Amino acid sequence: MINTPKQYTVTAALPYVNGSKHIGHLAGAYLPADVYVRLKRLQGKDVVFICGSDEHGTPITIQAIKENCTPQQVIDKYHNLVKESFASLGISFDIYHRTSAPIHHETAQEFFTDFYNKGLFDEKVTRQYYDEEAGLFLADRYIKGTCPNCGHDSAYGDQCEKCGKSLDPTDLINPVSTVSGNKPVLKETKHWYLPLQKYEPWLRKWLLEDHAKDWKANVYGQSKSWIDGGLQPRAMTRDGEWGIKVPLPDAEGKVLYVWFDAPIGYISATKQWALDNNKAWEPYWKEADTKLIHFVGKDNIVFHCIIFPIMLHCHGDYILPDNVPANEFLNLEGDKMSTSRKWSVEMHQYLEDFPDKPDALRYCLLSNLPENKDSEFTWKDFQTKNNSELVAILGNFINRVLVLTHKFYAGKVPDKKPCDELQQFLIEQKNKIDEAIDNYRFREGLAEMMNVARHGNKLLTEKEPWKTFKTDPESAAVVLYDCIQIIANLSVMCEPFIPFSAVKIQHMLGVQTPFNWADVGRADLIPGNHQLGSPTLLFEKIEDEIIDIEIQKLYANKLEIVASEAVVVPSVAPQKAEITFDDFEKMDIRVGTILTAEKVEKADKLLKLSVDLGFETRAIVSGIAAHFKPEDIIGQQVSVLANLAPRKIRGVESKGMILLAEDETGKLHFVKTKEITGNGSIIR
Ligand code: B3M
Ligand code: ZN
Repeated sequence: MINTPKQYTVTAALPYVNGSKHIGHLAGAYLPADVYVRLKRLQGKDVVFICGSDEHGTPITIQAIKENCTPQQVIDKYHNLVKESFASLGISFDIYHRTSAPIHHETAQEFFTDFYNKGLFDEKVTRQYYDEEAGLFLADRYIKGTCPNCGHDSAYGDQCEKCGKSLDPTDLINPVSTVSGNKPVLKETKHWYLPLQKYEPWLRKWLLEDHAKDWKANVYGQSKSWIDGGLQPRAMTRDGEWGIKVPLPDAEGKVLYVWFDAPIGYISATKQWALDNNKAWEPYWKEADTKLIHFVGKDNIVFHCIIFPIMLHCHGDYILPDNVPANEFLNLEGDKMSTSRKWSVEMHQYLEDFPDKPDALRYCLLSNLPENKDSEFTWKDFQTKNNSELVAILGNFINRVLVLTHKFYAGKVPDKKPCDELQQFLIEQKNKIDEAIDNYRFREGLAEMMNVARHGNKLLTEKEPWKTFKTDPESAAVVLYDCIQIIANLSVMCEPFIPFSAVKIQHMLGVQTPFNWADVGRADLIPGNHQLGSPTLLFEKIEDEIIDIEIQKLYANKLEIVASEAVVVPSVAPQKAEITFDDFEKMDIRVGTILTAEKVEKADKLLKLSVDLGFETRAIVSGIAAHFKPEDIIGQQVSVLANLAPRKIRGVESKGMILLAEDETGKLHFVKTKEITGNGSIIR
């Protein structure tokens, strides 16, 4: 670990622009990276923050086939959308580059040529699956078939998700291309392999020994299990047209493997940034006292901890990452987030619905980052974090202080002496935030910032300046002076986390030159007699109705998806995250009888049911229209999750959920008791 870096090179994973990106991506890499970088900038450090679009690789090619357009059209469409979403959420990249840029193609080819000239590649001819209709060699993930190990009929070419066995596509029984649905054929093809196993001893020393202490357990653990599992030669080239041409004369129709070129994208983006800003790029990649940090999500760990470091090592001129503080996954309302399954909150959608609230999302995500294990975003939690923390603690404190100062002193800061005790407290908090962020514990850093606001609120509540103004004017003036110093400190402390609000706070304080980190910890930041600006609303309460709309949108998607997926992809789902007995106890499951059933207008998959629950009869909308005819299910006894929060689905208020079992063929069955039981009976 580098202790006193001269400069910082901070990268965030280059998103594939095969679609928009969701808030899980944000929480995985971009937001923590942004907090880190913002703090370093406030500290006056020399830092470059790099990101951009990853525009090659199979995901883009497949998306182009799906959208019936060219890969270029796909990347042009999503590059801007993703770039703008990041900007609107305050992710402050110094450059948002593209891997389609010529400077990137050149840089990636230089790496390849360097390796080739040093004789580092093994050339090998193998037989690989080819989709004749799509005219495409198929990446492992795009081949499905029956698992030779457990008989599961939709195992992927690289792994069976049912039994977990690692597979080679040629192991699959009855392989099918997921691109065209046809049976792929085996075709011979030549590629250039990097023998990763040769670098194992070096990797063990650099990663497993030298970084045993300073890398996060999840990152270290995943890397170790890869290394222990035995490293294999990996092809650094692919067949295809879309990508960076392999710079060799006998390599027609071959492009660089996307995971070869993409991380080099960090370097080429730095080159472009340096050109744009009249700087040299080399120090950021080649000087030993540069701290290189890769922020990535869980699924990118191996590429950034094993493959890219091996590449940098092979090249020889480059520094290695000082850390790869990868996060785990952010789930959404109890299920894995997925854009394709429409179970997600896309960044641009959030911004459409909450255009003036980027900080509310940043705050909620940061307070709940999947730093050590998967975590979860729920709309209710988002509402609570906004209303009970941002509004009730931070916003309320600042507002009360400013309003009181305007009321009692016409907005002029009372001229008092700084309080030693307060100064001590602020310094402690500053150090705690520093320490937390330096060690990639962003949740903790955020919590310590909020503790400063809590402290301020407590001071106000204890000293009650609105009362003492008449009885003890000196006390009122002192406490407001102190509180204004707290706000000034907060305006800097909160900047890495909620930068839009930081600007607003300094504006309300009437501060001309923005503060920096060196100012934090001073209890005399705002001088006596300074004229404050006028208070404006910092955070706004989010009402139930707004949240309900978001939840309804999500579930309306889910009902349709569940119904359609059930038919197409029969599979045994992995077990969900563990819950406690208390969680289970919260569910009120009852026996009920379907009294009426009818189709919901303009929704193929939905039935509207009225269900007698013994104590009441209620409407429930269920995504089962593809499975049951309304007339067949009237009179059936079913099990109902009765205390599920009501939600509007296609204009119908649905109260509760019918429990269903899905068999291997995707057919749905009601879950019910063997004997007819009284309606309203409790199931437990
Ligand atoms: N494009 C995967 C992803 O979007 C990949 C990251 C590249 S980082 C060099 O998650
Ligand atoms: Zn299997």
